[in-house]
Amino acid sequence: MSMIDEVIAKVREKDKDQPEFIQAVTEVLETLRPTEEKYPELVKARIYERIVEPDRVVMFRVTWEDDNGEIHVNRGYRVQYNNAIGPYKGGLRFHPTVNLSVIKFLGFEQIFKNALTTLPMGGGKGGADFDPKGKSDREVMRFCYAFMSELFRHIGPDTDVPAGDIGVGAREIGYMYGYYKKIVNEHTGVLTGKGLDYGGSLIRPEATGYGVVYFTANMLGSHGKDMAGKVVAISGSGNVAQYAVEKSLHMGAKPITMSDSNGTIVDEEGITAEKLQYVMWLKNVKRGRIAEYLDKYPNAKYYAGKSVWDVIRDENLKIDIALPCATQNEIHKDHAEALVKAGVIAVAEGANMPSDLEAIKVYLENGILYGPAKAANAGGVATSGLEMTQNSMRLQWTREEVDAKLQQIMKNIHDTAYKTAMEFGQPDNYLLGANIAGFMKVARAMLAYGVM
Ligand code: NDP
Ligand code: 2IT
Repeated sequence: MSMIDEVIAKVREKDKDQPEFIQAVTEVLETLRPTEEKYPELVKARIYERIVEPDRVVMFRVTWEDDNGEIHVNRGYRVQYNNAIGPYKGGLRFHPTVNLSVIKFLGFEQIFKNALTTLPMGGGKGGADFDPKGKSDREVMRFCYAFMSELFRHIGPDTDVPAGDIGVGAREIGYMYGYYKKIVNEHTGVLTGKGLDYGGSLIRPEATGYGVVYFTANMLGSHGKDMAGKVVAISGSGNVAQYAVEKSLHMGAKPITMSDSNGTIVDEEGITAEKLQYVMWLKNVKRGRIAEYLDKYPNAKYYAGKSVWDVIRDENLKIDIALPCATQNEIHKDHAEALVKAGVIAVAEGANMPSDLEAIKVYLENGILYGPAKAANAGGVATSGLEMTQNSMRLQWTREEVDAKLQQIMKNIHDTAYKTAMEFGQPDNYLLGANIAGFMKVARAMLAYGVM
């Protein structure tokens, strides 16, 4: 039995109650098979087995009081996965579906994503099964304080640097950073995604969505195509989706869909910059639902209870590019087959693991250019890395400087994945290229440290 088969079997047995984690481990290890033969030293050192085991998992109680004086208890997590190449780095997710399996899959993926950025960042992830939806600002504030009253002892600018993810944006980072600063009495780069006035970086809010589109443009460019005039399907309507729409517009493409957990809007006339401003107000200020898009733009259609991918499948929409930017496992085999039928030439993942294993197979077998999450959405964490650099240097770069660095990083990631796939005899398999390239950097560092 190969070591990779042995490790996958062990994870399936030991962590059988963690389906998302098993899925992520399978996705990564299956593509690392060529490294087993080429680098026997990795097998001897059992790197494959060591890398799937987190350095540590922290789980804690978060007790907080709502506006009516009722007491609530949530479960908080921080998985410090691997710090071979830099301090642990990765987001915090607040969503009722958060559990150990979800946080471990995200933390595991983050190791390789962060390695691909070329910046010195290890992998970690955290969060809580708290639902910010429908809570007042004060309730969110009390929750964030309670969460940080435990998390603070596990993090630090050279130890572990959290950021945002689903349900954690500028408001939540503000509360958590404020609390950390007060109890530790240090103003330091311990979180990223901070507000501009207190250590944040320009372009960090835009970075993930912009980066996904830069990555897509790179994939298209290396195949003699570009974004201009392409019809784009985008899922989600949060941070990543909003800026994926914006950058698609900058590149002359035509985004026509957005969604949330209640349903999907399709605007065949195109979501313009003006319409996007309304979505940003609706989601970020009013904290409303995407269905309300029709209040202002009644020519659009709303499909209650359906994802973007359900709608494409059921309504036979014609799409050129798909950018899933909502959550994990949005796209199943039947959706992927519908994308092939719809004429899609590229899928790039803004969300983490939005495509299940069977959907990925459909993309690869049908020659769809597939930009996997750890490559395509790495612009967010890369710009977090640039925020850390600016904090250490105690200065702030301009918008243009940060955007230029982001574009260069996305191009490097594309080129690295592209070349690595070629080198291993699987041209255009960006998944294999990204996984092997990210893994090898971390594996070499782990080998250098000896047996630990
Ligand atoms: P937000 O909280 O800003 O937005 C999340 C969006 O996805 C909302 O529209 C939300 O709808 C929708 N969504 C969340 N959960 C579900 C679900 N179970 N079913 C259907 N829709 C859902 O988060 P982000 O935009 O930051 O994150 C989106 C994705 O991008 C995540 O996978 C995240 O891990 C990934 N990502 C984020 C990065 C970042 O920098 N923020 C960096 C790299 C990846 P609703 O409002 O109804 O909840
Ligand atoms: O999944 C991700 O890469 C993020 N949520 C961003 C992490 C970060 O540290 O900026």
